[in-house]
Amino acid sequence: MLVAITHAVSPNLNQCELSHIPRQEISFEQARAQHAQYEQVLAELGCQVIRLTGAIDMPDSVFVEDIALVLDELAIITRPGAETRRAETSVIAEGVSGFRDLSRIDSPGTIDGGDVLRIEKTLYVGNSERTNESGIFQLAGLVEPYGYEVVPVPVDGCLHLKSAVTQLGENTLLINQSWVEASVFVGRHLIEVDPEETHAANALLVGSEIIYPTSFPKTLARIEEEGFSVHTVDMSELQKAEGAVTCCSLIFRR
Ligand code: CIR
Repeated sequence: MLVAITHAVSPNLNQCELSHIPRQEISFEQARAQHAQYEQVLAELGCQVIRLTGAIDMPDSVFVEDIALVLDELAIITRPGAETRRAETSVIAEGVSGFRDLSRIDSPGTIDGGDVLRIEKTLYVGNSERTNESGIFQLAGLVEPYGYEVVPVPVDGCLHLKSAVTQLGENTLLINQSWVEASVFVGRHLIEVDPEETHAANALLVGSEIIYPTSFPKTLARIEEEGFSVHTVDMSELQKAEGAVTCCSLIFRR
């Protein structure tokens, strides 16, 4: 059984952090409805959805992916790169603690979970504006005893590694090569985003099904042409907060 931890959308979402896109008015009601639809799809794909609410005043708390990395053996509570997001950690730690022993990233290390792409026992970790070398070093020390390999990956021009590349299937990745070097992923099959859809590389793999935003039809067509099964969700309001489909859940085996 898969568990999907989510967090309710904050009414303060309009005060979210933004790094690479201009601020636009976000409809809280629409964001909430879209988020509920996203949770509905997760449930239809077999996840037990657990929606947390404890950080409801914190603008970015819906983006739970950044706050923890949940592996089979342990969970790591991150130290987010944006100082405004560090207070989110206690709520997520409490939510995850019923399922895993917890470890933590300490100062001066920073990691956002959006920078960690796990493919089996390999953790590709974006060295980004949010994730620093100390964070990556600490993470490696925590997971290497369990047989994980940590591969640091330079990221340039976008928020997180998973803005630039995500997993679609066992050995297939969806990538925007202008933000991350394809050579890092040698031996893997790469599907490139459509050049007109720069933000289209973020897809969420749940089992063997894919959750993907409606806003990138050209890249969606490329994914479907390769035979993947895709469930689309309208994420327009959360995208205005620089969110995407991976960042709104923590999915792990019970
Ligand atoms: C932030 O800048 O932290 C939020 N506004 C968006 C975080 C999105 N997280 C993700 O893609 N993993």
